[in-house]
Amino acid sequence: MWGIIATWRMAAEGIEKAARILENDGISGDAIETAIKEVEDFPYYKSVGYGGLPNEEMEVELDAAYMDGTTFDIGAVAAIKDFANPISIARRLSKEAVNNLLVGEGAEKFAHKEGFERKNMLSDRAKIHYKNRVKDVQELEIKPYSGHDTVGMVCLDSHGDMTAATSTSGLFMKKKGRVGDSPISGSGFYVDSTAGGASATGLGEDLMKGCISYEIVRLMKEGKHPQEACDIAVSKLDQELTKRRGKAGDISLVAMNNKGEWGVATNIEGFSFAVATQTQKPIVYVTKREHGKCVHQEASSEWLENYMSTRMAPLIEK
Ligand code: SD4
Repeated sequence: MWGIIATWRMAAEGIEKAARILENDGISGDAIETAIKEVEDFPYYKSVGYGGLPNEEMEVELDAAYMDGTTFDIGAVAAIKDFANPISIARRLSKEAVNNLLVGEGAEKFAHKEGFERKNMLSDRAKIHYKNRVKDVQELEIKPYSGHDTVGMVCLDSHGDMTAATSTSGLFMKKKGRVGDSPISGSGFYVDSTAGGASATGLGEDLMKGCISYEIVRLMKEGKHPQEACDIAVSKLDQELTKRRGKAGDISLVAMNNKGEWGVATNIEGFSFAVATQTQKPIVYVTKREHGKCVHQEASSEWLENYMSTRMAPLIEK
């Protein structure tokens, strides 16, 4: 059995590419890296790779991570600038014995020495979003931070090996040097090929409070189905945060076990995700709440068209 699950609709094209690798008995690491690169390279996604939205100093600082669920190799970069594919740098770092998580300048030096492609990751469109946001913040007194759509994936190959990976520009207008959950093991991602893996998107500051990806894997190790593990962990963290702090940030998780069974849970409206397995062609789903429970259904063609047209609509500076 093989399979791959990913956060958000934007992962769909990457998932399709990964499925082709997996159905030819390719390895999970290659499939997940290919899928994430596809998202990083697409300029119209505002929160991953090229075109990602900048920090408050108008710099695009990226976080990414890679984990091998069989060897437990982990590699990650945080607040890295000017490299095209942070996921590939993270995967490369996972092969090192030490120095597996590098930040900022240190990560850039490593990437440069290893010959990774340099690229100015600040697109013209992201500059317009930045300028408009600065104006809105001044005029409308809104909160500057927003940010959705970190790509997080879990992948199982036909050899039984699993990987997890993430890539993000983090929160729009974050402080320079701010690091979210995505490159942090146990929070943004975790995978163990003997059980399964999970990956998160949402407010990193809150996701980290529950080590939520690890918690889901732990529940799967106890024998829980990925859906049950996601439901338990997400509602528990949401309740704990609400009880202790009065509110919980956005929390959305995807998970897959080593049989290719999968699950998702979220505390927001309209979370989307993409899945492909040996027995299921790549499908995009959208979640909604029904009787207090998170349910999902296949995205309609209207929803899919609207998603793309809003992402690619002309953008005018205010
Ligand atoms: C972060 N978790 O940096 C990321 C952002 C994100 O949906 O996933 N937004 O906190």
